[in-house]
Formats: sequence, structure tokens, C-alpha cells
Amino acid sequence: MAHALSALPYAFDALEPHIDAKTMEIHSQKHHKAYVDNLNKALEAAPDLAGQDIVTLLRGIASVPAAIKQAVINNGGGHHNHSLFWEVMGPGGGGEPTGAIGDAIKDAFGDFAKLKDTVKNNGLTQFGSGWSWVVYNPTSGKLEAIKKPNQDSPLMEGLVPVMGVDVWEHAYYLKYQNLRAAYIDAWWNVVNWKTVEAKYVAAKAGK
Ligand code: MN3
Repeated sequence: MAHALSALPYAFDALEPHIDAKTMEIHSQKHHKAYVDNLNKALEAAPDLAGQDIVTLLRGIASVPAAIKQAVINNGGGHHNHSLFWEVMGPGGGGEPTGAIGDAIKDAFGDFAKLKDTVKNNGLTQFGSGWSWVVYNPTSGKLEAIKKPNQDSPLMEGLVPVMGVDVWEHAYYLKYQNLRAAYIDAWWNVVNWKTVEAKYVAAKAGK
């Protein structure tokens, strides 16, 4: 059972003007697809792992054979990170988080403005390529904001990503060029808080 690229839950131009259609098309159909294809290729060398879903595979990264471990970190991470990225965005997004996710943000960060500042700062200070994440930490029972290089998944260290912004240049360069800060500011307008909340609630329930 090979890993597969899912169709985007909306059209390429659905996040305009904040994220342009061409970026969405290349990002999902070329970049994400390459991670999926390369993950499947790497797993040909470890048929016993081929049946694992992507979350189980990344959580169990310690038991992946050394010969394909880095390929799984890069491409398995890339696959899961992008699948989550498409889900936590959507047309008609943005605004202030309310409900369970709004409460959890207040509890962990004080207020939404503080969370935004932290996510932005993490994204801007991630040297080179990587992600600015909001994760659920099962040990503390709270949300945390972290940054990770490349496609390193928070799942590999027991954290559960609930939202994240891709700060690789391929995520914003066509529209924003070198202006990573402007891209991150615009990104909040496409956050689908319903999905983020569902991910938080599931993480808290241990799912
Ligand atoms: Mn990307």
C-alpha cells in the first residue's frame, strides 16, 4: 500500500490573493508529489514498513533502518507536513480563533497576538528552509510554538503538529520574493481554524 498524494480540498486559486494559484499548483503538484514519490521509492528497501501510515512511520523513526532513515525523515516528513499544511488552510479563513483552540492559545501564549508574534519570529529566524509550527505537547498538555529545519516532523519527537507555516522559499517566492515576513503576515488570512481546532482536540484526546 503505497503513500498517495491527496487532491487539495479546494481549488489552486482558492487562497488568492494571500497565496497565489501558481504557487499552490507547483507546491502541491510538484514539491509535495516529489516527497510522496521519493518516500515510496525509499520504502521499497523496507517492505515491512510499507504498510505503516505516515504518522506511525514518523513516530517510529528510531526503528527505521539506517540506510533509508534520512530519506524517510526528508520525504516522509515532507509528505506529512504538506498534507497538514493544505488542511489547515482554506478559503474564507483567518480571523480570531475561538472555542477550544482559542482557549488553548490563551492558556499557552496569553493571547492570540502573542501567538502570532511567536510564530512569525520563529518563521523569520529559521535560517534557510523549514517550518514554524504550533504543536500539542502531550507531556505538558499545552500548545507550544517551535521551529524545525527542512522537513523534520515534530512527530519524530513525540509532539503533535496542529498548524504550521511552510517557510521554504518555494512556499512564497513567486508572489513575495524575499519578503518572508509579508508572506507570514498574509498567511493568517487563510488559516482554517475549524481544522486546527479539530487537530488540537484529537491530539488532546490522544488520537
Ligand atoms: Mn513546501
